[in-house]
Amino acid sequence: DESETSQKRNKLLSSLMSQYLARDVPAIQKQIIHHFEYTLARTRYNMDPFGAYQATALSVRDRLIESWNDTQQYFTERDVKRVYYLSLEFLMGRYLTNALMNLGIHNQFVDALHGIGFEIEQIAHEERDPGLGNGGLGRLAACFMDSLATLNYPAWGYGIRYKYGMFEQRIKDGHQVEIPDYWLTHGNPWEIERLDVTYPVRFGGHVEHTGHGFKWTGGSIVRAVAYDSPIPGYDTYNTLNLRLWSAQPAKEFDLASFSRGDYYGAIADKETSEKISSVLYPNDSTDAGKELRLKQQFFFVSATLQDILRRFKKRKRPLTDLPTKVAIQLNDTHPTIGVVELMRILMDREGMGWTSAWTTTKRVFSYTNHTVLPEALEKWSVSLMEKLLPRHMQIIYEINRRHLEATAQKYPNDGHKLQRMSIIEDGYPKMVRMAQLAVVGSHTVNGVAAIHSGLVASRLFPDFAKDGYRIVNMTNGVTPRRWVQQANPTLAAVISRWIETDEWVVNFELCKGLEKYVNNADLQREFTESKLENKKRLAAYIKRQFNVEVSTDSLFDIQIKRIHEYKRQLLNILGVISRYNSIKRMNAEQKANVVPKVVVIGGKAAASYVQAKHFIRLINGVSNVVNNDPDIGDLLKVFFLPNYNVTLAEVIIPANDISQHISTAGMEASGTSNMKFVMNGGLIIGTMDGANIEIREEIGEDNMFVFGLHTPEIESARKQLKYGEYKVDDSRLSEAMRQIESNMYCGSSTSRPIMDALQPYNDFYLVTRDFTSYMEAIDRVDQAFKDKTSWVKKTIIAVARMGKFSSDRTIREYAEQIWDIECTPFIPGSISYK
Ligand code: T68
Repeated sequence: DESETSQKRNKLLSSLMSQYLARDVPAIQKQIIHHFEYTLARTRYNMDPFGAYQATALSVRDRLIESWNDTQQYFTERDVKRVYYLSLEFLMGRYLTNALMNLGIHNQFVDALHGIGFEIEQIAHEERDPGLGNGGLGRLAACFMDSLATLNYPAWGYGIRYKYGMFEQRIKDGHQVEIPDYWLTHGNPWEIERLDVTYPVRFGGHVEHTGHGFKWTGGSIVRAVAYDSPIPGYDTYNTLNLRLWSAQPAKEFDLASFSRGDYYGAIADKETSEKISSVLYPNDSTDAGKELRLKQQFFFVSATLQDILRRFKKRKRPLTDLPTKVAIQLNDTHPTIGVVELMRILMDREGMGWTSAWTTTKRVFSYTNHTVLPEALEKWSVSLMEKLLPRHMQIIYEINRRHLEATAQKYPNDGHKLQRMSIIEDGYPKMVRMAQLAVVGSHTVNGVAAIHSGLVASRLFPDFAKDGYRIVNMTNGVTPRRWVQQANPTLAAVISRWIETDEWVVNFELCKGLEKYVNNADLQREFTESKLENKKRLAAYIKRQFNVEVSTDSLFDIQIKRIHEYKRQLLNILGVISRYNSIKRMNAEQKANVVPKVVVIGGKAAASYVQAKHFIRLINGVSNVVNNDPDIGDLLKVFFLPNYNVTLAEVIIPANDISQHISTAGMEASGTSNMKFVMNGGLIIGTMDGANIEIREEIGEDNMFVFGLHTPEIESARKQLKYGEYKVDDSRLSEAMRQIESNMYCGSSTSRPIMDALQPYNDFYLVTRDFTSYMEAIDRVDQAFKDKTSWVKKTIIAVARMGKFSSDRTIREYAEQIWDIECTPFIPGSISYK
């Protein structure tokens, strides 16, 4: 009988593969050579670094597959509830070092490679950095996958396998130039193509009334194909899956067009389906409303829900049990159409009634908001929705009708309230507000830092908050594996030595053990030496890029993040210009008192974000003037590092003495690099915004350089500035502005729009208003840096107190307060393969 045969076969198979791959050096070397010869089909006498990387990666992947299979089988047999993290972006960074360290086989691979003539650093550098995300939001998803795996939570990540990731940024004559990032040129050894895991996704068509319900038919079909990347946890056998969908033409051809004789036309039509997964949108409000972006969203959400439901249905439970086995987290509103798609499937395909489908859906979804900026909130025109997703548009209207009816009953005669809470925005054209839809369709909404979550409740969704919708805070975190252990091995060694354990890698709170040695001269020296090592590494990079030698005695002052007006790179550069002017006026004696500084700025501007591109041009202009001025020498150097990405961040962040997080208060939801910088032994100059506030609370106000207006003051300050009730009066600022106006740093096509933005009636971001306060904070930084002992003590205390900002803490909070999932560590030998 069938089950007997399959049991026999399983027994045979497990005896054939009873052992996991060996981890000793000679075995590893054999595995590498084997892949080089048989998988890559190359001859072992011709091993170049890239081939060595590929073969190494493949041999690591084999191990990941072992633990991945076991983990997934274990989760299935234990029948655990899983969380699905839906994100249009996963900014993973390179895999090799991360995988080796998490699997605990880094040292063996170092030796194995060394034995065949390669150094691991060289090999690791052969890997392309997959830039499948824009910035903080995408990198957060990557840190979360690492923590989910490390903490043994049953979780999957779902997203899109873009052919073109974030563009490569080059600088030409001071301007940003965007180069397509075809990152798959030489293949991707970390992914497993699953040609058998595919689902059809429909677009367009029409809705039919079938007598007992509705049916969405017609239109065109695109096929979603799964690509899996195993995600290893640190010091655990558990390995999770990141499943990214690629769009392919569906098998089903429209035979009618063939019979009409339009063979080439019909094939060309099919080819356009691949466009859906071809390019990551470099986020910007100007990209909003693009049809292809909505297609991407529905494409990956539809495939994902089909996949999740297929897995759930194997257990033959009633679909109303879905929330007991499935939690779905929406990373921003991008996957929110999933709420509607699940309703459609439950009703139209599974025959569930509205009430039961809605209760089930709401218990499954939760939504993370990452911004309160009104221009960044997603909206889709009703007409576009009706064209692409006609059935979904019907369901959205019905969700809204019921939602408004219930609200009107509670608050009769409050038309304005209904308007604010409506999912449909009345106007020309009518729009679907995805944030409102996400709130209504979820059981929990969260912001990403305390202040931000407060603003989500008080400013973004005040009516919902008052009405009892659950809005909570989940302060962001970052993984100490990638961001300290891997990016900063010297600091990692110092921490482990002094607290006498390397458990901090999975329990970052343990770093507080450093604090009792803060006055110990040996610890101080080791901290300083480690910092110097990291500064040398960045200095070498700068030397290669710009052919300029910088002194590692200088204060390394860094601002790296997407270029955006609210992040105020302009404030930074105005400060730099003033510093330059002040040094220019100094005599030798005064100069001897200046803290030498290396200013590093990096980040990409969205291709269509004109003002952000002007900032880049200005920064490069200032860099050019300052770095070539013989009066300045080592006292000030300014660099715009091109093509900021995860790999570059791993070099830059450990080298920071100070980093800048200087957004207009209330505008940066959280920030996550602020956490990375402090964990790597640097201090922050920043506004009372995002997670800066909580970092200060943890590490102490003496260890952070805070300036600027606070959130409650912003609105009235804008008005005062605009109507001339407050006049900024700072001669350093006027001098800098005069120079910009005179085109000293760049031509008028750049200087004019920048000058415009700095006029009091235009200065929405309050750059001029916060300038004086900013310069005072910079003075405090200089003074503090002069006292080397006091400085290093501050950095030790800061590192010691950063425990809260591990993404392990964040993920535990999500797991306990939102997802209701359990840690499920794989126990070897415990699976039956039934
Ligand atoms: C960032 N948001 C927040 N958005 O700006 C940052 N947007 O404060 C926060 O720390 C981080 O999210 C994590 O919570 C983004 O990075 C995007 O990248 C984005 C992408 C597409 C569309 C809109």
